[in-house]
Amino acid sequence: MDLSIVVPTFNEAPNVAELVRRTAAATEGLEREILFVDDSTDDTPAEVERVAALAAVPVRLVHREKPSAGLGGAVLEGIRLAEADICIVMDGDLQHPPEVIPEMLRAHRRTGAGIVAASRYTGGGAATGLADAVRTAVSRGATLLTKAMFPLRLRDSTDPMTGYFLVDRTQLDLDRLRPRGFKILLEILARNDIVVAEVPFDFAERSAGSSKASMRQGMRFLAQLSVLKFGKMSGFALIGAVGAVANIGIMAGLTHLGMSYIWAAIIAAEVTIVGNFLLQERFVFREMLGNASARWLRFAKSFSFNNAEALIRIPVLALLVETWHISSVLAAVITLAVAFVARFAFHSLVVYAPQREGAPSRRRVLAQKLDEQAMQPGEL
Ligand SMILES: Nc1nc2c(ncn2[C@@H]2O[C@H](COP(=O)(O)OP(=O)(O)O)[C@@H](O)[C@H]2O)c(=O)[nH]1
Ligand SMILES: [Mg+2]
Repeated sequence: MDLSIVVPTFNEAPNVAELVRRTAAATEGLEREILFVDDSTDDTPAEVERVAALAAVPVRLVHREKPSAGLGGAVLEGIRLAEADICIVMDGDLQHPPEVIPEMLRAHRRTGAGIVAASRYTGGGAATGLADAVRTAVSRGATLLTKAMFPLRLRDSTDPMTGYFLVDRTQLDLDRLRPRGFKILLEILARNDIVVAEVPFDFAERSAGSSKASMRQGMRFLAQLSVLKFGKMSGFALIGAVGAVANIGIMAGLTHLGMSYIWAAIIAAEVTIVGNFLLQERFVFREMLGNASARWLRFAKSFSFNNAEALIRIPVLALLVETWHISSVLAAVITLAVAFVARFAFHSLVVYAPQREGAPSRRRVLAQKLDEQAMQPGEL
């Protein structure tokens, strides 16, 4: 098999027949397959089966009953299941014209690059199919921001957010990828040192059906960026920051309702501690849950630590101000920073520690593990 064309689909039934026809025509003479990775809730799977029976190329369908990690997860699964090592990832709505495939293959042969991205933003490319001025601006802005954050890894990419690309599976470590949301190419480029070539293409109008891009995807994208850039600790910090804002908000609300500020502060702190725990479980330590202790035990540890920390921090703050005579603001910054690192360390190493018998607990091992955790890609 020369080529596998991986097509993620979510409710794309009206586009399937046309996509298979045009793809088959554009890749004539090659030994290739089209692999649909489908998470649809409509009759797309039945339509793929119908088209497959009549098609001039082998068409395979993987329907995921329990879709995980959205579009990115579907694409990764497709690349894993593909027959060929050379895969082309292409949307199922014909915004990615299949006629560009031969050019991508030529570029791959010419350069040997691990990725050949079809770019909207390189000479001759265009993004005419972006729904409106707002989406165009968002796409441009997101591209600029991303390039600014990864100036080296993305130096050869004018369009790291494109969903249309060739990937040479042999040049990539698929196990390193943690796809979330829409931006799988960014995930690949940021986590692998891989040579990128580009060909221009014109991002067309959607053929039929409706877009699944959303505000929620946008937020996921920002979270993905921060985790890719700063590792797991950034997810932890982000949730901590949200918690701090919520804490202040709850306290303001309760005092406004006439509660004494001491009680308001206590309630706000406890609500935030519980909320943070739930968010950290869900977003930051998710892949560690399988090996960790039971949830109630994790909660007990986390809850105790945070309460102890809150109790200790204030006296330490007072001590710093009174005995070292540093300003109270600086003292607050220092205690909060130390508390943050301690909290991250405690959660990574104790709350979510893998359950194994006889695990050595020497300081050196802990330090190493902490380092590993802090540098590891997060799961936001
Ligand atoms: N398998 C799968 N495909 C998806 C999912 N979300 C979107 N897609 C597909 O990904 C492609 C791009 O999505 P689309 O809605 O067109 O996004 P847009 O082009 O950015 O507006 C289309 O083929 C969708 O059907 C998903 O959760 N799972
Ligand atoms: Mg689309």
